[in-house]
Amino acid sequence: MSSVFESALESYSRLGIDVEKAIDRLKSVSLGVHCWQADDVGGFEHAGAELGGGGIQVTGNYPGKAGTLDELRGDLEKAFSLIPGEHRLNLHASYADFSKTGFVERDKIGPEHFETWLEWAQKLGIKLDFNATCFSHPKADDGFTLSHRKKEIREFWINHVKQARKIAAYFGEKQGSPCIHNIWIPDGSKDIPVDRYGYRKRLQESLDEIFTLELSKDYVRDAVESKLFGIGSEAFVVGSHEFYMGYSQTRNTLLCMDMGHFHLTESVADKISSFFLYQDELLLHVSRPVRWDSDHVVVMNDDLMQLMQELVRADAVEKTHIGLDFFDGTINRIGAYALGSRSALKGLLAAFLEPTDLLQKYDSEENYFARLALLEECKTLPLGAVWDEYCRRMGTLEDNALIQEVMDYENSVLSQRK
Ligand code: RNT
Ligand code: ZN
Repeated sequence: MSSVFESALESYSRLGIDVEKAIDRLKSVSLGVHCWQADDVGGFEHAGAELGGGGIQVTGNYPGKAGTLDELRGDLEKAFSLIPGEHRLNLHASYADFSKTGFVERDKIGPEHFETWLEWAQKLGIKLDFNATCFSHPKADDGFTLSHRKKEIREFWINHVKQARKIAAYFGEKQGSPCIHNIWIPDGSKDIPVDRYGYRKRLQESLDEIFTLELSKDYVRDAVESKLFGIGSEAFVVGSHEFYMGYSQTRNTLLCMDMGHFHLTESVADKISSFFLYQDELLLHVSRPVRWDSDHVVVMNDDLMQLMQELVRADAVEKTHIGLDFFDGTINRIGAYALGSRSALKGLLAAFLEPTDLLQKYDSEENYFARLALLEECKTLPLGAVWDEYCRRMGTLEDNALIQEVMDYENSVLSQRK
């Protein structure tokens, strides 16, 4: 045991905090690591496929982006080796492997197009989550999918999402752990719509049709993700927060809250306690919006720290699936994975190391100065020493070795790519 860690134990125990318990709690958390940071959300349906539509955008042209499924898997293996703990991989339907079957349209995809992913994941002991991909497609070009005015377009996307749910259920059955399947659609308009109700009614009906396909909750858990606005959907987003709060509550699906999908002065952390008064399972997309839903790499800012504190304080860690959703094409993408995932975990560790009982006591005594002072004190407790010890125990490198490791991978692998 390092002397730095021992002195950290002492600092925490003075506040009555059990560091070993916090470490054990962190070990039991699996992040849903997204597959799309390594290739800027391009997917592999066509050579050179690019992100399109729906107000999600990736900026940057940093060299070394994964250009094939093999490269992507290599990058993910590297990224997973840099994230302490056991984590899941969150796949998008646009990452199908058509090498054995030939290309099929999105409404025709099935488990056979993801067999190599499952094999890969099982070899590495990684569980899979899944997403329908209702963007970057000609049938989504005019900005609407499940809420489209045209029946044939809606039907195409309804069939796609049904197929995606079957794939998710297949994963869930094979891996012995429910696969979280998330639905996010880009539907919305740049300028003021008149028939808002009509679009939302059609979205509701499409989703209801999708869920007539009954699948075991032991295999798949469906979530719906809201959004406030996007580039090109400034005036109207069909799947708003209110829409999906109502939908998830009445249809008994999970709700997905993405940190970038609210007004920026709104706090997702503040929503947790209300949410769990009415529903009992939540999906998060942990992200870092900078001025808009920019999907910056997650760092330990106030939004993140407060979100994790709230999960711990509301006793919601076990009831929450913590997915990641960031993508930055201006920096080393494997470094981005490692940094963002590690920061999410550090935020959670800080929350597990909070003297919650003492804070609650000050709270109940209405001693708001003491409450505030202790919250400030917590910010300078030796979190880094506990984190380093955690990384050592999990066989992952410590923060001070991360930069060199990422640079080595860049030199030996990424820079060799065309
Ligand atoms: C888009 C949503 C959605 C996507 C991924 C790729 O604004 O956040 O979750 O980022 O599905
Ligand atoms: Zn998201």
